Amino acid sequence: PYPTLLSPLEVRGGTLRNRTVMGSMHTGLEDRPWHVDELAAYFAERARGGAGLIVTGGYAPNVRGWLLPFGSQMTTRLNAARHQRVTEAVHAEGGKIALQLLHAGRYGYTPFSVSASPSKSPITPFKASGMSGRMVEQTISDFVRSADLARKAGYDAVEVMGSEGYLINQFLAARVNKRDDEWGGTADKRMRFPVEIVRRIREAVGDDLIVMYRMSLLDLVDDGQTWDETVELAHRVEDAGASIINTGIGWHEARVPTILTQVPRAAFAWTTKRLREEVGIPVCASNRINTPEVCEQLLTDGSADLVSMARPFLADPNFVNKAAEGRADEINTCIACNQACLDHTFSAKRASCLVNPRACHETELVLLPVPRTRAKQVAVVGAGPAGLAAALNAAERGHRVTLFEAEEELGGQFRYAMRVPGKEEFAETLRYYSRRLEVLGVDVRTGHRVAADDLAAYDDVVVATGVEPRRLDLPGSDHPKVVAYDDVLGGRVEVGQRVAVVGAGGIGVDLSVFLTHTEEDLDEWLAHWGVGDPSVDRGGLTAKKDRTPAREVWLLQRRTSMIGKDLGRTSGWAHRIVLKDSGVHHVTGATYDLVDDAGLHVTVDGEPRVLDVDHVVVCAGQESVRGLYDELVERGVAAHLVGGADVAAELDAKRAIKQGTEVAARL
Ligand code: MDE
Ligand code: FAD
Ligand code: SF4
Repeated sequence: PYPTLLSPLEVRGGTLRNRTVMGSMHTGLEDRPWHVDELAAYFAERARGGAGLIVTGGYAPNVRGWLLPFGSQMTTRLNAARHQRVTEAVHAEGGKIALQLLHAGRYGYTPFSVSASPSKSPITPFKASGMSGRMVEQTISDFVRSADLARKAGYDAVEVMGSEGYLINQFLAARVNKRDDEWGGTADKRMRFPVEIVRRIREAVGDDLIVMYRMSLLDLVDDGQTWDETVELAHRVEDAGASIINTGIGWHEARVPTILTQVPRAAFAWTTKRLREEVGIPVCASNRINTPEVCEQLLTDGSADLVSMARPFLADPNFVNKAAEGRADEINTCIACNQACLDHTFSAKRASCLVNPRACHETELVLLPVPRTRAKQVAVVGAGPAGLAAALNAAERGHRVTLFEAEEELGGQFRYAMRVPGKEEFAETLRYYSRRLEVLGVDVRTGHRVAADDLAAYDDVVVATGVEPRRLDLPGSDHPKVVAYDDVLGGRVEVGQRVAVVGAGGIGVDLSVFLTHTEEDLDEWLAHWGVGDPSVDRGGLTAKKDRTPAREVWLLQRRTSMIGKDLGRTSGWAHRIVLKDSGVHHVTGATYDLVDDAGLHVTVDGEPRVLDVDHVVVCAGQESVRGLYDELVERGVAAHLVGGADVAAELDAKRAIKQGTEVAARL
């Protein structure tokens, strides 16, 4: 299977065993020297799983380039010596690894950040100062020193980070670069900085290192680069000695989602396809590539020579091996939720993965096999994310597991989540669990609501009975207009054209998207977000095409704060834009009075209002389902409570899966 994906590729400086690149992710383990063994274990697991070329998180070439105070850097022989633990661990598993050289520029969370010109980005608190000509020269030398140290540390490659709006990208775009010396003023001069970096690195390291340059193919910000400039840069980087061009889409401050789950798979591969026709060195595609099928497709249709996947390797370290063994249906697919990876990174917390809580915790969350003689009979009640994780990991360790689910299908609340437009990927998680449970021979009993009496024969009971939607308690809440979110998402009721959504938490926002969304293909998706042709519009940004919402929706909350404020750090802004563009009316500070034939009666700012709606969809939170657990405790059964049944916290599959996995590790 996947013959092209699995074929080796020779590049200047080495041979890659297959076409996969594990893209750079700042996990938080890079910043502190005492985490080096955890880092080595994390990378080694991915190398063992078959990743072609692993790229580390970003390491600054000097202090001014730090991402955050005392952030990762590669500046001394001591740094390099420590990294040998990482490179040796990867090499022992037959892998190759690149050190990413990243100067944060004005994205540095430090008061002494610098950029091409004095400026502040909209997403960082500090204003960066401009670099003198001498500092530019020094910075280039620092990049070269870091590359050389990387080579001494045993790295097979370096990646020069030139995309996502970091320093090099800031030099390349007139948006930030206002210089009039030899490093700015014209596109030609703006390009000199990265080209000199690559040229001097190649000069310094000779031919035994792979030099990958990551370039921004669409800046997606005003005053970004044009396509001609991008192509010219690619030529010059190639001539300067780069081995591979990796790609990136959009600056971090861009207001177009580029990696979120609502982004269609491989949505930006058309840009690599165009670039590939222009250059002689291999080009690597990135952004929302998460299955071997998509990889193979891109490699065979001429879009790319390599495919970069970052988060998919957090979700499943064995991605490549499973693909190679014809077990692609056993891959734990990244659902692009960002909840445990990028949301953590941008909050200075250690990254992990919602569907794989072992990611970046390989040495801490260990699932040791149990000897046959010590295998227990384990009952898991409830097959939502928490129960699925508990059952799968317990079985993986060797326990004999029975999984009970009251409904006919597995998945719990996730079955509703996956029906939300832009969350279709969540279905992959259920596919993964179903398939792995089958392979492991777990006794899965659907359509079976468990009572305490059914559980007497088991050594251990895990209660993962989850949550149920909270009902609305007000006059008229039994009116036929009033429906629960699960009935709507489950297709059990058909709602009218005018709808009030009561409760603007994560589920209320999802419901509003569900109710207003109309089908869109990739071209429409790009048009709705204002992504245009970079050879026509600078940075690939054009006027957004209006959305035509399927319904008129009022989204209400009792609080007076901004709607959607508590959504994910790196995804909330995109959801808020979708709601705005879909014409969803926001009503904050509402008191719900009653529902009758006229609609929903509310009081806002002391003024009574009637919303003339056909339906009122209740998204007023959830309550834990704990009856079974309480009964077991009463009987003296030592049951383990996990997931929403423990704490009902709305969009909280991250905790549910983590708790389920942790319980399984302890059984
Ligand atoms: P916010 O609340 O959305 O925005 C703050 C305010 O600024 C305004 N704003 C803007 N105004 C004008 N023009 C703009 N372009 C613009 N952007 C924002 C906002 O409207 C808002 O104003 P207000 O409404 O309050 O008046 O932003 P935030 O501060 O909450 O969060 C910002 C985020 C950084 C989270 C963010 O914007 C992010 O979600 N952007 C997308 C990131 C992304 O998906 N990037 C793509 C790929 S990720 C990748 O390649 C690598 C990531 C990891 C790196 S390290 C790289 C390699 O190792 C992370 C390292 C971080 C270490 C700490
Ligand atoms: P549940 O999913 O509630 O599963 C419990 C299961 O137990 C159910 O299948 C139930 O039938 C079964 N059960 C109960 N009692 C018994 C019994 N006695 N016998 C047998 N079976 C029983 N979370 C996120 O993290 N990110 C998101 O983006 C996200 N989006 C969401 C969107 C929507 C529209 C919805 C509804 C939820 C979303 N969630 C999201 C929340 C996520 O689905 C929940 O956090 C998660 O499902 C909780 O998992 P759980 O296993 O604890 O419980
Ligand atoms: Fe993918 Fe979500 Fe895991 Fe991040 S947390 S790697 S986006 S599944």
